[in-house]
Amino acid sequence: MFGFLKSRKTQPVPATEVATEEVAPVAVEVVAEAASESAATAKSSWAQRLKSGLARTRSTFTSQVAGLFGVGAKIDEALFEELETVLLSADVGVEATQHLIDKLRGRVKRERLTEASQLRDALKAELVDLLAPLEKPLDIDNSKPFVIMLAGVNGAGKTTTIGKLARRFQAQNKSVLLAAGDTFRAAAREQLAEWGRRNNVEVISSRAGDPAAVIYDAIQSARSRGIDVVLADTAGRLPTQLHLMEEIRKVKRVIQKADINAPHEVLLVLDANIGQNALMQVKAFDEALGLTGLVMTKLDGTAKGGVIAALAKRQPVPVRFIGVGEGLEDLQPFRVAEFVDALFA
Ligand SMILES: Nc1nc2c(ncn2[C@@H]2O[C@H](COP(=O)(O)OP(=O)(O)O)[C@@H](O)[C@H]2O)c(=O)[nH]1
Ligand SMILES: [Mg+2]
Repeated sequence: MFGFLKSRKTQPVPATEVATEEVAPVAVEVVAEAASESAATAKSSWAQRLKSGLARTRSTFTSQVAGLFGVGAKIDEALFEELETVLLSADVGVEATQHLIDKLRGRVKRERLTEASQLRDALKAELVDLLAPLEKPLDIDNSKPFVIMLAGVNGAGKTTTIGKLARRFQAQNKSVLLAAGDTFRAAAREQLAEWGRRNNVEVISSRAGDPAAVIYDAIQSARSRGIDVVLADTAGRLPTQLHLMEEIRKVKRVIQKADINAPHEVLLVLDANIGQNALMQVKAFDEALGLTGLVMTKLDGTAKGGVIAALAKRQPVPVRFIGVGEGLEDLQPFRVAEFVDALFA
């Protein structure tokens, strides 16, 4: 499961360390150039992964859209009806679909559009507008330690996301400490501990089994050692398991005792495959915990990527990161323009 963790060591070497005094200025430029080149490569390879990750959503969504918007087709009532069906089948949801269709009708009138092909760009623009409020990148610089608590159902990708985030923050020269708050299963504790050993990240865990106490200890320890970020794992739970929802509320209250402003971020991890169920999960976890962000994983395995549009209309909690695979680089901040581009690629 943690196969992605076997890969390389990728702590970037700061240019200042490489460019010692003996190195001629020319070499410094080369180093800087290489760094920006590799950043550019990383960016384009993410664009590629995002594009292939969204292939299944695209095939139910865009290719049908392309069929509708073919050359020579005219804008008429039947076209709007077909478009509605396509949006619903990509899990955009009833409300967001209605919203998009209304917006498109408005544009057609205002801009006097007649050709179906013109509607494609209009749809793209409306999707960008709809999703824009969800793009709010996570800023971990305003507190130390910055405490991130992760919640979600079993198998959503919480622990994997913690591994990926830990590597991301380390690459930004942040020190990280993990709290093994999934104390229900020994295997879960071991999964995190093993990852910590391999990556030289300390993991606070306990056999005693009180998740709140483990996370409390982790925050105290992070504070006394000047650690930048605490990532707190929790056991999976369904919103219908009321005693477990109460338990995670308690975890949050105990975190607040360790640091009145913590947790600074409460992330709900959602498996994109659940489609419209995501709305219900966001609502329930938000009521219990006050969510500050979402992580949408497994967009690569599903045709239901349109659910992000449904969330934007109904539960607009910022989507901090999206995942399109098991590799370390497959989790990236959510950027609307590149997401919509990949959807229409
Ligand atoms: N394809 C794919 N698999 C993922 C992604 N994120 C997580 N997974 C896999 O989902 C499974 C469950 O992940 P895990 O982190 O253990 O879930 P948890 O129960 O919420 O902690 C693992 O096999 C992960 O490798 C993703 O973005 N894409
Ligand atoms: Mg887990």
